[in-house]
Amino acid sequence: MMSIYDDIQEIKEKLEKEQEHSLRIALFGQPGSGKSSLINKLIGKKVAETGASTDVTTTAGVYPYNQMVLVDLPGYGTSKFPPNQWFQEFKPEDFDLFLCVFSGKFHEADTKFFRELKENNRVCLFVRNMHDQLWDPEKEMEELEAEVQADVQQQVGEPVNVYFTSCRTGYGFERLQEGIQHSLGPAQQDKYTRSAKSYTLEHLIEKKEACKKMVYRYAGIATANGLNPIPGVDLTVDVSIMLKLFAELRESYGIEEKNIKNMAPALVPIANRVIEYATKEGIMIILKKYATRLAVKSTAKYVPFVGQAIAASASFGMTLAAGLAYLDDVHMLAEEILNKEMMKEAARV
Ligand SMILES: Nc1nc2c(ncn2[C@@H]2O[C@H](COP(=O)(O)OP(=O)(O)O)[C@@H](O)[C@H]2O)c(=O)[nH]1
Ligand SMILES: [Mg+2]
Repeated sequence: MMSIYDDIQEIKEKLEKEQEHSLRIALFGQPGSGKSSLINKLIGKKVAETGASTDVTTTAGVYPYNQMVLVDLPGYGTSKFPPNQWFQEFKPEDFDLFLCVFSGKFHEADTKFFRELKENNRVCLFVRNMHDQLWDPEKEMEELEAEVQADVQQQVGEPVNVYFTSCRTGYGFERLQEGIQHSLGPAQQDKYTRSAKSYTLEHLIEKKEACKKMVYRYAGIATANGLNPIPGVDLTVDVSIMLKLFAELRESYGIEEKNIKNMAPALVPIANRVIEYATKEGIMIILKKYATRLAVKSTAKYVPFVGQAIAASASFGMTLAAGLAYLDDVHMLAEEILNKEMMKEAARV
């Protein structure tokens, strides 16, 4: 029979392995096509400098966020960086997904790059940015989009799906994010959903599901680390693990103290709780609050995440309840923030 200590080792390794392998998405395309702007939109925060001339750089811009790393690849096929040298420096297999970003005409260098990726069996999505500038008084939008699609298809020599976006208006991000999610394996998909900015309430709900799995694992480790060598004698948990979990939950939802200061009156107590429980002292309070909920009603659901022994332990019930309560709070604040953003957007259009 597996002992609780085998379970501890197993979930620790699982979590460490998962954290080691962040989801890696690379963006490439002509300077000025909007790669940096897209990175900021996908993360939901200004991390990359836009409007900066990067056509002479030979190093990648690396933007880690939560469980995801976005990489802004340097210009390919420029005089500074010939193709063969390029592929020695950057290994296609190091990335889970590629985004080929263009605006205006599709570039020949991008076709070459795409072929190179194909040979390495890499998945690449085409993103036609600056959709707001796609306009012709004589033509319908669908016609213009179809022309872009046909042009790319003709150049790369195979059927392609082009995602249209505008970093200026926010157009097309729901579809692009869905496309990214569908191009990833299940574990990587969860990382994307957890890390990427939500532009729809549906995505926010998916985010919650992905975050729940993280809560199970962390609650498992917090329980395991805190267990007394004589199981059952002492019910303690590793508070620093819970602290880390709570921080990751806030980051997943882009919640920071400064963006939850002016919440609607009904949400002020929740915002206060989220801030209060961001400290070790606060976590002790929330754990105490849930200490009475010792028994987890049905443990079967958690076994795949934390193993039989931990799932059945009493302190797991407590840490799990505390983690899920915190997730509920953070989610509610994020929902309100997104609602406000969508209302602002609707008023602007
Ligand atoms: N109108 C419009 N301008 C954009 C859009 N995306 C980016 N830009 C602007 O285009 C310029 C180049 O964008 P940037 O993200 O720096 O491109 P990069 O060189 O590929 O990283 C900047 O001035 C951006 O503000 C868009 O969708 N529409
Ligand atoms: Mg840039």
